[in-house]
Amino acid sequence: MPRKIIPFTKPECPGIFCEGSTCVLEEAAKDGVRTYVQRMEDRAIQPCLFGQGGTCCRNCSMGPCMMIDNVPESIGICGATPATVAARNFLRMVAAGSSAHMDHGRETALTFLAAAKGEAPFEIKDEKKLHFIAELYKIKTEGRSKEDIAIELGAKVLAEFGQQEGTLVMNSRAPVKRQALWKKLGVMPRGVDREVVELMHRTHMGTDQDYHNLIFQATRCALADGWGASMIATELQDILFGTPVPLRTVVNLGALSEDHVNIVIHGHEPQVPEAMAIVAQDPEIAAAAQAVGAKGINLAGVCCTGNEILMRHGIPIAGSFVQQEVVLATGAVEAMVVDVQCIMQGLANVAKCFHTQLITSSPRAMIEGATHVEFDHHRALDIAKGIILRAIENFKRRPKKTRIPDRKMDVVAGFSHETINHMLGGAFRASYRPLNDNIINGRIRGVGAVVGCDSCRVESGKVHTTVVKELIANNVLVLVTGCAATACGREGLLRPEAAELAGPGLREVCETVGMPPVLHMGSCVDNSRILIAATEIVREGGLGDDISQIPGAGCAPEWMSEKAVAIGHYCVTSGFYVVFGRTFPTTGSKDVTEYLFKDIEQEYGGKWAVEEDPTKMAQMMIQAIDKKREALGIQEKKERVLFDMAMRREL
Ligand code: BF8
Ligand code: SF4
Repeated sequence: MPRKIIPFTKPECPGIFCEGSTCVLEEAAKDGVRTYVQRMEDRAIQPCLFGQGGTCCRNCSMGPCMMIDNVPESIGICGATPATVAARNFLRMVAAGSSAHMDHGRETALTFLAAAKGEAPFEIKDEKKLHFIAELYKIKTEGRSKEDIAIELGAKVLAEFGQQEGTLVMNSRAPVKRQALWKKLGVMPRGVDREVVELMHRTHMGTDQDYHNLIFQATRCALADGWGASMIATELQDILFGTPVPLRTVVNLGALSEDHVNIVIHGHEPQVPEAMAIVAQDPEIAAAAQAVGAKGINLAGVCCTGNEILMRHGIPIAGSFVQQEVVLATGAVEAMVVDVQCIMQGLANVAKCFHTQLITSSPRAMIEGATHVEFDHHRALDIAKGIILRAIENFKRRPKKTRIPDRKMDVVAGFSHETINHMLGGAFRASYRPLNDNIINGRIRGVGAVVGCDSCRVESGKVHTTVVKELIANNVLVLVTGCAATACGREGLLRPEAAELAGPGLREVCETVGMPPVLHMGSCVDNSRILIAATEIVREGGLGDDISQIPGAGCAPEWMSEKAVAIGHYCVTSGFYVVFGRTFPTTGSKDVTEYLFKDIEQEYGGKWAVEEDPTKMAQMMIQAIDKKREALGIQEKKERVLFDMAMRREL
């Protein structure tokens, strides 16, 4: 079929795709490759305002009913108000986002159990953490083999997914005061899956019609994600594949190699790449690659599967969410293996323009036009080997001309909460004391979490880095995960050298310890590491007795996925102030938005906000941090530094 050539108007190119004058997307577009750039142009209409603000209901066939707030006639056929509809839609986003993490957690637990029984080819790597988590689950560890403990742990964790009553074990890791509050408010999750089912039931036509009562269930579901499934995923992955420690690697498109077989791993679960990382070491594989004229195998990640293997193996990340099609448009990828979440359907068409094989590996995520090679953890190595051999074979078909931009940046990643503990406290007595002391003495003003997606709707990447630079210039230590972390990596903010951009106090701490001012804590399920880090700060003492008191704030400046909503909501109801960028999904209803942006703070000590301008967003976070410092009585008056253009240019 002849390809339609679409004139390429460069989007607000953030410079993450190109080197000098060669833009990968522009060059590829000349050859007829269509990516999100053309799709956005072709759509020609702006996003629907009813949908954007959450006041379009299509929960029954009498609708869809679009509503305008405060117009009495503008309610649903059934009488549903904009508040009810906006709340129901918010809940459904929380349910979908939480479910993504819950299914991920379940899959991890199944692999974990299979490995413990010797039915999957993975070895338990972190025995110390195995014992710690097993003890949380009240499992006897003394005198037992690691496999034995892991079998009991795996079974107990899996049972929590279908649990109907009681509470989740991981919830008991939250500060005591927070747990008491959740109990008092009745939002302690009773089981992982149960909370999603009840949520979906409540949002069914004609069920829960009180926005406050609806959001109550969003909270219980989101907590079952953050302090449940996500934490389970992180901890079991650490036990099985290793708890991350700081390591150096690179990010960006230049992570692809001209002379190696490039295999890109994209999605969210670490099982496939873990197996591939093992198989890629096999001398037989190296020989097969050489036989087709390649120097070897080059594994590179995209999105959070990328973050998982970056954190544990130092395997580079070729691109974030927005860059996924660009990675293929280089023409240098033999195979892209995708599992679940954040995989653009457009990849299939981009792959078709090249020799690239797009391979789906999960029965839960198939794409028309892709080849399906189903992963099964029991046969993990055989399947991984099969995929690698396909890619090697495909190397022969790589076009002569490829477009790998010479763009990559050094990063230091691997900051698990355990690492931070050791890094700051020392090898002999791991402790958060030095961090707390530096917050109390004001060298570090507070902690800012910058997390979440990048988006085609903004000048991608730059929004994140503007927020982050503003925060560190004002002595806020920044924790990053997900695609926000990749964006910071591309701009050199994950190197210890970035301490030069920090305010004097933070800079001094970073230089003493040799750490970057922006700490990469992993994938999006690893936001649970941030919850634990916050809890450790509370436990260490001197900064209040609950998460809502510590000088901290979070944001998702370029959020786009439903997972971001679930994460944001478990953070707010854990006591954080959370700012979303550009849009917020309930703005069509004043009542619901006022509750989430204001009144919810009375109940949970945290609240939501939205702000499009990244500099303002950072200043809002700094203000929130200063307010907490004042309440703790540790605030001295300080000038707020605005990160000006000269400083930006200097970078
Ligand atoms: O889970 S940050 S775009 S890749 S949703 Fe997706 Fe967003 Fe990236 Fe990771 Ni998280
Ligand atoms: Fe309209 Fe009510 Fe049906 Fe929603 S549930 S589509 S508001 S009639």
